[in-house]
Amino acid sequence: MTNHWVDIKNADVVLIMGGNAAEAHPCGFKWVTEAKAHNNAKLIVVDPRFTRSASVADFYAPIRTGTDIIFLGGVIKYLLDNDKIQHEYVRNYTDFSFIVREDYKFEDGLYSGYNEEKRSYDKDSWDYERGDDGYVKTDSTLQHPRTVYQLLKKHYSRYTPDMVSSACGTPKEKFLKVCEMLASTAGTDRTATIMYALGWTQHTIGSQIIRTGAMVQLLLGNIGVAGGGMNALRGHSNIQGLTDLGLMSDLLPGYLTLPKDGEQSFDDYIGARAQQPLRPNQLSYWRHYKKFHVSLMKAWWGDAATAENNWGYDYLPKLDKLYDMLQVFELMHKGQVNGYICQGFNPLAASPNKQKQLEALAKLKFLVIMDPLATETSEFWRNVGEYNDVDTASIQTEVFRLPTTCFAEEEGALVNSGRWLQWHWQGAEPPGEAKSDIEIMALLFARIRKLYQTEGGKFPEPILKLWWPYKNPEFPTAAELAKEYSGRALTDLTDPADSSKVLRKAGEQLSSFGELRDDGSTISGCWIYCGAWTQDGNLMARRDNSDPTGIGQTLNWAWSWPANRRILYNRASADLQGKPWNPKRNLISWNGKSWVGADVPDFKLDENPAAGMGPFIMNPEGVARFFARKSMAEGPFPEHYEPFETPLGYNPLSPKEKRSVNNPAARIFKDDLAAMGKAEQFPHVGTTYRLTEHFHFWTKNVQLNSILQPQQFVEIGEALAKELDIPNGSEVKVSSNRGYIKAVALVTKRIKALTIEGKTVHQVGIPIHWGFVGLAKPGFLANTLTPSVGDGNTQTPESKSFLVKVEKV
Ligand SMILES: Nc1nc2c(c(=O)[nH]1)N[C@H]1C(S)=C(S)[C@@H](COP(=O)(O)OP(=O)(O)OC[C@H]3O[C@@H](n4cnc5c(=O)[nH]c(N)nc54)[C@H](O)[C@@H]3O)O[C@H]1N2
Ligand SMILES: Nc1nc2c(c(=O)[nH]1)N[C@H]1C(S)=C(S)[C@@H](COP(=O)(O)OP(=O)(O)OC[C@H]3O[C@@H](n4cnc5c(=O)[nH]c(N)nc54)[C@H](O)[C@@H]3O)O[C@H]1N2
Ligand SMILES: [Mo]
Repeated sequence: MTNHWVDIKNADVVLIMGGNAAEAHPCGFKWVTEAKAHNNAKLIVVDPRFTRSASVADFYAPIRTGTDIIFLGGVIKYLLDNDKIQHEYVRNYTDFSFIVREDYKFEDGLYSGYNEEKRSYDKDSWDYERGDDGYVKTDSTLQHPRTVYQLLKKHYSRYTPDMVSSACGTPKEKFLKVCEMLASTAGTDRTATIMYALGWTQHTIGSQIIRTGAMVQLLLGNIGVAGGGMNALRGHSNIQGLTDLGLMSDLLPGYLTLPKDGEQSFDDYIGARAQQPLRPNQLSYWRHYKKFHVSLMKAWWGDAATAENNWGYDYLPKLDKLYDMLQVFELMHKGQVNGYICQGFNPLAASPNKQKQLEALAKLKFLVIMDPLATETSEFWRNVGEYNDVDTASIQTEVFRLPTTCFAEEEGALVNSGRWLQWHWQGAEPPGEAKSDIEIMALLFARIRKLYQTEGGKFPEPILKLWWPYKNPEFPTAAELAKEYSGRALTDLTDPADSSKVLRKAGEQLSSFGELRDDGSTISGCWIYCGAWTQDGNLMARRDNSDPTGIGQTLNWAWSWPANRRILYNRASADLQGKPWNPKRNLISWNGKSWVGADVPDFKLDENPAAGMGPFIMNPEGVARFFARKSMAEGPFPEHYEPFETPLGYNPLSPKEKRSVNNPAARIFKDDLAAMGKAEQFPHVGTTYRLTEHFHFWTKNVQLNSILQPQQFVEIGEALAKELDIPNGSEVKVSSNRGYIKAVALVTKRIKALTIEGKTVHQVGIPIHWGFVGLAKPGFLANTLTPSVGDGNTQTPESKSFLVKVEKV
């Protein structure tokens, strides 16, 4: 989230699109209710289904899955055509006036630089034009045809209300009503917030859908302000912590990135990331990358990270490719993986194309499951009839189960969607042989290191020299790890201007990442968490909920990254002179000498607004980007592409015979492409989702949840039920090109047939929660049906839009 849960109460308009917060985030959803009750806010829900969120909305609009870019692109066009944009904000705080290179092109659904064989782009032309001074050229009149503003206007000119209604299936008047409601927040006195989750991410164009939403918010001046923002509703209670700590195959903690194969030189690695400002007087905060990186390496390797080995950089693996879930299972499927350690993850149930997963797991020599429960993955070798039809005798994979504790049986911090690190305390003793994940990892590490010591091995230094300063090396405590993430001084830190002045003594905890250095004198295991545990103690454990201004800025409740800041880019809540756009929602303001207010300013306290520093300090531009330059896989402006399994077979926004039907830069492997189905055979659109009564695949082990929702069902609309003669409550078979499931048909008014490009399209709703392990009725895994294809930026699979065929059994 750019903002945080409590802040949602400040919104005038709430758009829930690509999520179902009332169902999947019932606790956080109360802040929508607060906004409605106390702020007279209007709730809009755009979803293929009339959901539990829709049932309490002021306005609901249906949409075909996977077409949100068309809808939001249409909103962009509406806002530009009707002059419903916050001019001062957009002109000063975004790249509207920046001039783009002449060789940048967009034609027939493709951007310049496409390489069809590699299915990827050479992105050189996706950049701004530079002046002789090295800075980006701009045109403040916005008349130059290659200003971002002009290119944006041209790009979305095709996204007309007629296109939206024809391709998304949203009735035109409903689409226009949503536009009007959002447009009501273009002035400085009103704000809208956008709440989204998997309905946006689980598409091959997921990241670009989110960008389109962010562009709408920028046009309306709704980023950086209270009651605004782009708010990703995260999934597991600590999934925010997972990405923060870099548990993705290409990340390091704090959104630093692992070097690629070609980046053997430390200086080149840093240079590519510590970008210089693109405009005069801008901060470009990633300029400090080296300080964060060296402090991280010092936290990992301590004294062994030296100037000679580039502060441990030489120990880091250099990636030949991404090792995301789709890649790992592809390699496993090819028989190229010996062992797999599966910690708190049930891929057979959670990942696409179950049959491929099954075949892959059967090719492993060993599989380690760290989990409190038996899961479909740990039992993949078991024949459960139709539900898991495997030849057990032929499977040689050795499975080890290491029972772990659950969150309530240990202490530590969880990071919520609003970036708050909240400490929690142990509530129960672990049962039986269960050990905490930390203890298991520490014990594994100790034994692996022992093997390296006694038997040697390739490149042993990174393992042998890992710094392990914990009191009990076999069980580091959460407190020790949290202090390490936050960071401390290794030697006395002196004032660079006066070396006799000691600013921080050796051994002391640091108070912010501003203290980090690139000379090996500081450590921080995750620079964005720096300051969570200071000399004053554990700030994550704070529980003071006082809210002096009444707008939900409880700065002494827990601790929020970065720097305890609650709303990112909060400098954008004030005008050029530093006066809040809206005094009722005052976040920070300039009092002539200093920035003061209800939040921790995103600026140095004495940064005079007259110097003209832009609010988006992480970008080298200093302003927000409509034109994403080279940061996305598929292009600088979001463009609609059909799901890989499209009910249309063509892209309504491109010439019919052209190649850009699907995302040309999506993550796909050859065999998976061959496993895609066609609408002639699979005429219905499937989408998968969750229910309040279950949490994924684990609550089917709980009796009460299993009583509430005992059995797999699928939701189909009345029109489809009538067409196929399917009575409510009867059994149906749902097939895709990868397999089939059988389930109870729930015939509902909540999913209506849509008219898409003149033809009737039926959508089928498939909740994901059942399988063949647990107390609920055994059944099929929903992911038997889903395709193995993902977003080219995040590799998130396309679980929200694929083709199926529903049949009466
Ligand atoms: N009770 C409960 N709560 C949970 C979970 C759980 O299992 N149970 N899981 C947690 C996790 S890990 C996550 S990630 C979150 C997920 O939270 P959500 O994303 O809110 O959950 P979903 O039900 O997967 O999908 C949300 C909605 O997206 C809609 N949708 C599908 N395709 C599209 C589309 O193309 N466009 C639009 N606009 N909407 C679409 C679906 O109809 C559905 O209503 O929930 C978390 N909360
Ligand atoms: N078709 C389709 N597929 C989906 C989705 C969808 O919407 N549609 N949603 C996707 C999403 S967003 C998610 S997040 C995934 C969820 O997929 P998973 O994360 O694989 O599923 P979970 O059942 O939430 O959790 C996995 C395991 O973690 C274990 N666990 C709980 N606490 C601990 C602990 O402290 N330590 C350890 N080691 N284990 C623990 C649980 O017992 C459980 O077996 O599913 C994804 N798959
Ligand atoms: Mo999730």
